[in-house]
Amino acid sequence: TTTAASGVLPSKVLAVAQPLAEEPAAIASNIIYHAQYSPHFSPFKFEPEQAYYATAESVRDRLIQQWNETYHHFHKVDPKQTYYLSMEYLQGRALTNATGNLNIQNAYADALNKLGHELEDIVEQEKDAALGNGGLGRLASCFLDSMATLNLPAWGYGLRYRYGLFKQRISKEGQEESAEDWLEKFSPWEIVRHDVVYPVRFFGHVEVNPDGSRKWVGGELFQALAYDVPIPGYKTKNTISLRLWEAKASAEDFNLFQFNDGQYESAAQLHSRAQQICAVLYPGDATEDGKLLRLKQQFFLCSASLQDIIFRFKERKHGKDLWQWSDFPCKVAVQLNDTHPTLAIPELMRLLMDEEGLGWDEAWDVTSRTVAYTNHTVLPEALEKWSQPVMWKLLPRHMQIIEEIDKRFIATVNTTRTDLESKIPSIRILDNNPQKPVVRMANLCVVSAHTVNGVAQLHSDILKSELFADYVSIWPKKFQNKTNGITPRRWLRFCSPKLSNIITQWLKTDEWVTNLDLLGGLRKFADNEDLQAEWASAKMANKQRLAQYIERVTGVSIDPNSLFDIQVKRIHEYKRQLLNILGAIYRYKKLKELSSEERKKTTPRTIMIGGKAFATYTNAKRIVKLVNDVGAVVNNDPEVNSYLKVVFVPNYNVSVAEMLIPGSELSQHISTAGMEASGTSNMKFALNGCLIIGTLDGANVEIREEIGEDNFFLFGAPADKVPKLRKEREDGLFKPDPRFEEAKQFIRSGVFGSYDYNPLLDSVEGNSGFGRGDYFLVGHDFPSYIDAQERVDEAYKDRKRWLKMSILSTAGSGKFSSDRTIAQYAKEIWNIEECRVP
Ligand code: 4GP
Repeated sequence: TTTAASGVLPSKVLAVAQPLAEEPAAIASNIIYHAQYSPHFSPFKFEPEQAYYATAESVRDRLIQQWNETYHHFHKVDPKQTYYLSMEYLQGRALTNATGNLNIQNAYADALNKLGHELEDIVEQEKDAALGNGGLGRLASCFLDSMATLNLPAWGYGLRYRYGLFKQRISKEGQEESAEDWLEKFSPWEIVRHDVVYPVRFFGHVEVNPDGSRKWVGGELFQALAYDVPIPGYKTKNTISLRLWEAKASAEDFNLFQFNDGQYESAAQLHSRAQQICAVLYPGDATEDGKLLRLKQQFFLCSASLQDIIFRFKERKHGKDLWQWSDFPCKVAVQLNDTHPTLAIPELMRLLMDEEGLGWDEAWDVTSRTVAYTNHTVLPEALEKWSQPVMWKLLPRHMQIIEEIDKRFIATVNTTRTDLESKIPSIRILDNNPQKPVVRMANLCVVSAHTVNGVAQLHSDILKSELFADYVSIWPKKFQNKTNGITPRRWLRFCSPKLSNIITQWLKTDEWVTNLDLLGGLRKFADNEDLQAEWASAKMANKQRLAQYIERVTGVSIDPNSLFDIQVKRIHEYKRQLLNILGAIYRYKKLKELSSEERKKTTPRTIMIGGKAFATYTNAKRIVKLVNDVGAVVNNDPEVNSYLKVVFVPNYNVSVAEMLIPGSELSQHISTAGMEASGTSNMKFALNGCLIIGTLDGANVEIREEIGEDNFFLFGAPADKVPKLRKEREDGLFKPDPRFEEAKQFIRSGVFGSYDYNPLLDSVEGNSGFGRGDYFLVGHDFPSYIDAQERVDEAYKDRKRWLKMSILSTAGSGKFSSDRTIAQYAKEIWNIEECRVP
């Protein structure tokens, strides 16, 4: 049964709650209070770790207070509210963000000083909450920050994974993975809600009631328990929630009889199955069991969240005599972050029909007016398809509903669009190929959602002209673009305080933190020598901090006077870290061939590459190995190592990014054009005055437009040429540039060790990999990449010019605030408005 609290304290009670201390001395005593009375450690210890937990709990008190007020206000006003459903959130650390957004950073720094600690050291104690994989998860976290800052009535829903994205260690063999135990001690940022619990069923069967309605019964029943992570807005009281679900089995499911009989494992079977659901993000899905587990996770998120949403909807209607289910879409917007939460669609249908008694048409109208879908990738392997037999087993009622949606969609096309008859097999939801019948989740989303959006202009155009072209002809108005953005709080204001202060001084306002377009005001000072000097000194300080970090984690000493060139993102063939390292290898070879006098004229470079390879993605792991092997040789070669260093930055995560990005001067966004939906680290780098070398892909296109083509190192084939080039490659018409051959030959000669790199090299020669011959066009783009790198070297020699370009990058980044993105979602998709806590 459903038990859920209103979560609303009467305002009388809220009003008498003690206001929290503002003075450092009072804050210090509050921190000590937590160290003493929230007993997580032995008494009398106050090392940095204890100080961190006590400080976090003290800050959390404030968050809870604001969270309560926000909830209460939303409840009273009852605005239309958005619910963001995502399997991933890459939150990173919370302490700096919370004190910064609440504008209490200095007071806490002073308070900690009184207690013998530095805030900078204390924040380092926090583990990253890495409940995500890459761009999609970090985007969700940036969105939450913007929703709170814009005072929007919105919530995030996700899963409380026991272990986050794996920890990466680099050994002689390459990447090694281990579990990331972010909850090892506990997370001070979550509040468990023991009164917010919903049942979630798997398996079982469907019964037909005497009145013809359906009922899903039997199977396994778990409980979803809510944990709230408060998300404070910047300089506003509004504090929203990221609600994470944990799976539980109940005490009744513990078989005491079996346990006493010594059958310990079977006695606790359901408990251990419950633990599996939220154990890890993206469990391996090579096996049937793995697939089933992923599907369970997805359904668990959808079912618990929708029950909660419906509960809140009804609760807010309580006492009002006239309300109808058709009001639901006027109060609720559900955004699906990619296809992972697609099951929200049939689950909402089921809840409305089987639990609330609505008919099909009414339920369909409510569902399709409520749900919207964002696509984040056009990679075919990432477009989810679930096996029909597995779905029938796990979710029999949902499969009935999906079949019906499919049937009705086909009928509509057949009657209204006879011209599309031949397209039906590819646009329908079910693929009934007898060998491998599947449900195409993206198709289900497109058919059911009121709005579908891509995440950068180019990507949205590709969705419309290729992936979803046939649907566009049916529903031309359904498709939109929402170019991604990043939060300027975490990604400039807090991670680079020095540069932020300079910006504030020159713009004479700090309002750029919430109105990023104001950065455009820096343009007129781009040539100003004073600004350039200040800019350079802030960059240098960030580079020095980064150099210390690199030495600490890799043992490699790097020169802050060299050009810091960074590529950090998940390791994937389409992102072409291989192109980067082949370029580095070519650079190394050329440096070796120069005389020592000639070498002195070159631009010294430190190339840093970081990112995690999915554990079963062999070629990605080979790339990691190659980068490390190249680094080991180059960095220890006394002839060239003052001109070139190659560093693999281990265990890339949000906190590491906060260190790397402010210290960067050049960053690489070099995917094969048409393959990177948007990219968001490109925006973070540009915002921090880092220049981009990149292809015309994803949001690079718009970044280049905003900051000016002279300030962007462009290379490579454009997206519309890619198919033709691939075809030529397949037909054996491609003639490789001698420089490309030289770089590969250098690896094959064994300079970088005896590891067998042939499979990797074959993949860019058309012998293996995607089997279609250098599918990612590394060979084709290599020469123009090398040319662009030479332009970089030249530009760096002209210090004034480089600084000007750097300032113009920051100045042109205003568009890429997630505040802008979220304001557009709010207006053009969700139809929600600000609801500010007074
Ligand atoms: C990513 C895309 O690869 C990236 O281009 C985009 O910036 C990001 O989503 C946010 O929209 N996709 C994923 C994924 O992370 O898992 O599909």
